Amino acid sequence: MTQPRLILILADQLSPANPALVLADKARDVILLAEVAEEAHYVRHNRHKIVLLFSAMRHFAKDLERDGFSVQYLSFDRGVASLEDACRVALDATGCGELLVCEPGEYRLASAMATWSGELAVPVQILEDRRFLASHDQFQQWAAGRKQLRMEYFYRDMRRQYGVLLDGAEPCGGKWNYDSENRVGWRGQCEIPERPDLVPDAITSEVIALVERGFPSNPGDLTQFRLAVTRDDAQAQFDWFCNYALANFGTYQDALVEESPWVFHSLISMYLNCGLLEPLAVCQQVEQAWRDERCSLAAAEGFIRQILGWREYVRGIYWLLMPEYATRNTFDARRPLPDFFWTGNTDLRCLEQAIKQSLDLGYAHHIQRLMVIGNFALLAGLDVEAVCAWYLAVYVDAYEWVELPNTAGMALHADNGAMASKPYAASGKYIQKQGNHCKSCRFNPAKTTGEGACPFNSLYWHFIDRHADYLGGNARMGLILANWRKRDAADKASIRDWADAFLAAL
Ligand code: FAD
Ligand code: DLZ
Repeated sequence: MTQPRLILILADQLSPANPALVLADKARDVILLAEVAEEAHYVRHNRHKIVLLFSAMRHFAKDLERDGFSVQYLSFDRGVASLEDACRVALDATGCGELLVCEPGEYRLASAMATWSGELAVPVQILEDRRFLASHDQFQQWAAGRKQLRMEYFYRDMRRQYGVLLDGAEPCGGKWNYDSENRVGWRGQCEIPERPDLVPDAITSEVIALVERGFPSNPGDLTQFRLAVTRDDAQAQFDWFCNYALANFGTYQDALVEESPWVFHSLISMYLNCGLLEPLAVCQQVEQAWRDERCSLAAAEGFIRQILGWREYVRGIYWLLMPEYATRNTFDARRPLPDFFWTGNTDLRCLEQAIKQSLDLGYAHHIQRLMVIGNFALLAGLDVEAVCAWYLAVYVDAYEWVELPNTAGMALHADNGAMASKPYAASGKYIQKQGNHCKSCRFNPAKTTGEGACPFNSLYWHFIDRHADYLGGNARMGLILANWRKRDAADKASIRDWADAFLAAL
């Protein structure tokens, strides 16, 4: 009989479409899943993320065994240091003569894996991750020769390639993008439905105990752990979203809501990113919901754009520009992260809510990540590397391929505009317009200086002032810059001083 092969499945590759699993031969190959120290500790992961991944891995391994695969499972208490060591242990135990693995999602691990064949003394096949909808080659070809990369054009090509929301060759409804209908601010217009409660089963409860013991200083309140850990439960969560939240998703996509951490968002990024849901299938399900008249075209298009457009686009940017991308810092932002990023204890209500729920639940929706926390970090000039490390640590869905372009690129504009055509900088007035946090905040978004002035206002102008040269090169910033320049000199000085005093006290 031909020598057995070892098939390594990483914690964020728990999908039957994993190309290494697709090639597996039940009769001879051995599947390896391993909970290892290096992956668990390379950042201070939110405990919800560790529980999700370890429990989902344990469930996935059981399913594979039930389907007739031979599985080696190395649990965390075995004390295995790294994935490479896990392979070494499993190769010794099984006598496998070759290793197959799907390419990892992070540059760090991909570089390490490139040395494994030599280190482990067996051939290592690293297979392309075809669970994504645009391959590395495809993205490179799309990007080649373009002066500027913009998501919108990439997204249109993806719609055409996958035949999503198309009417012949044309976009359904005659427009590619309904973003202008997705910006309604929250004024309590309707009920936000209760999310269904998921009770942890015995496997998850055991993992929760393990993580409580082993990761005492990581963020994450595990008394609130309610994530799905199997494909069926993740699909049920997504079905719930399609039935009860999708119809309002588009309208309130950018809303900031005091009463709810998740508003009408889908909460599926953590499942897509670890393999429990598949991106094309969720887009098709949402398209079908629109065709069945269960949501508007703007809601369906707004949702599909996030997955077929943004998710694939950020991954393309990451692999196109790494490793240099991780070193970019357009505005030379170096201010240390304030302590409240790790406690949530700040008087700015919008920041308090966004940070506290990020720490406790490992979740914040896009506008909280971009226009509240990210905007604050941009305006305050917080250190780019430290901010990126924070985002990678606190969110359940965080992996560098998706976190880095979103944080360094979209939120901090640290990448010289590779991701976004202008910085997403905004004052307190934007936050007020988008929601109801300001009502329960001690700061007033109508004031820029003086007692009770919202710090986002002076920080906004401070940012415009200190980067006027750079921003002057961007036509989309022209009007704002002109507004700043024509202000009275004493006025400008007092705004600068007010912001300086706030920054000094951070
Ligand atoms: P929904 O609002 O319901 O959107 C549906 C899906 O679209 C998401 O599940 C996600 O898969 C996809 N999506 C939406 N926007 C983006 C985007 N900009 N990039 C990639 N996918 C997107 N997303 C992550 O998956 N992991 C991260 O580590 C991450 N870090 C971020 C950091 C910053 C600073 C910002 C601004 C955004 C980040 N995002 C990240 C993107 C986005 O905020 C999350 O995907 C989204 O909030 C997840 O919640 P949801 O599933 O309820 O999303
Ligand atoms: C994030 C993570 C954690 C916490 N633990 C493990 C683990 O024990 N075993 C494993 O295979 N993967 C883990 N992961 C996911 C990896 O870090 C992820 O595969 C890489 O970051 C590449 O995306």
